[in-house]
Amino acid sequence: MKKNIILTIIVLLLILLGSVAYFTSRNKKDSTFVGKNGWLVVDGSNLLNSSGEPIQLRGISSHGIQWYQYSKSTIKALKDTMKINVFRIAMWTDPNHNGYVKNPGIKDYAIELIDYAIELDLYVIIDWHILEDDNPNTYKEEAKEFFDEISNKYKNVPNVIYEICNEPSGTTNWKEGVKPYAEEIIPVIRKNSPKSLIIVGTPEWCRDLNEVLASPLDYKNIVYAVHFYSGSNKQELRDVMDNFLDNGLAIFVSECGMTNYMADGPLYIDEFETWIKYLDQKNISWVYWSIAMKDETSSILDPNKDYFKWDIYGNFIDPEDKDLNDYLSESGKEIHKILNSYQ
Ligand code: IDC
Repeated sequence: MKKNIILTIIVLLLILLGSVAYFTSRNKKDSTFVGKNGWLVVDGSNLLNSSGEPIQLRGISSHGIQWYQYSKSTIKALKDTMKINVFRIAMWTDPNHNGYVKNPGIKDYAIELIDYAIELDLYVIIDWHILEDDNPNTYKEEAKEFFDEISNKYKNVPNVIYEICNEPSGTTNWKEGVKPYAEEIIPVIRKNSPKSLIIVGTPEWCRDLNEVLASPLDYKNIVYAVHFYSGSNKQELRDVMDNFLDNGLAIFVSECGMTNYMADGPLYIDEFETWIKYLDQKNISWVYWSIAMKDETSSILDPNKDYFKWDIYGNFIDPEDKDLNDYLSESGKEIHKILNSYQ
């Protein structure tokens, strides 16, 4: 009899301990940003979190990862100092810029960066950065293979967002070029990761939405890319976007800047702030171009200060002990101010 009571008490204690452990771990998971927001969902022109609440991602893009090396501490600094919630990995594709097609080893580095961003509780965009290669179909087979591998590796990870073609140029169009490409790549990703969010580039370097509107994709959870540079793109582009949104399609600004479209020259800060106000009003996510120490004014790092440094043997020195705030360029300071203005 006594034995039975002791046994019952032990069993009850175990159940109690188990429940405490379960709820603690559940709460712990829920308290992370991505844990709380989970798989993102496109509902008409809105981007929602997994509980159906609107969400706006705001972040910074890498420069070309074939040229720049980013450590986990740099991405952490972007999170802590610049308050980003998404990091974009720009992986050039074309061989003339030492992109993936010529330099496939770059994939391992892209994976490293994805892992850092996941560990840091950020959403992360893996961007197939077509640019001078104009038409996404030029390296379609390579894109299929790449996205199959990445979406398989991260099939259960809501952090990862797929951007399937950075900027289709003016030499291709939606109907015969970009749309058929998207219709081949999207199923490759969705077969592995059915709930994933996919960003689709639009013609004319991500500014021509009208062609898309005439014949949108027949898939769920798609956002269409718009890229703006406030020295070059102004109200006319916002008008085009308004019309697109009014027709129930969603936009993601996966690249923007406060310079002209060459990412250099004077800063157009007032127009950039007008843009940000507009994006906030419409709850559109945006990513700033870019974190680099390059001598171009859109770079958030001052090219005259050594945030990134290499030793005499060419080894990258992790800027772990440096305070990013001390290394910001003029545009870096501005973007810092804007990103820190959200609570
Ligand atoms: C630019 C870089 C520049 C580099 C050039 C090379 O800022 O340092 O020399 O690419 O190709 C985009 C592109 C983005 C461009 C950026 C500025 O997506 O790759 O980066 N831009 O020109 N679209 C509009 C502007």
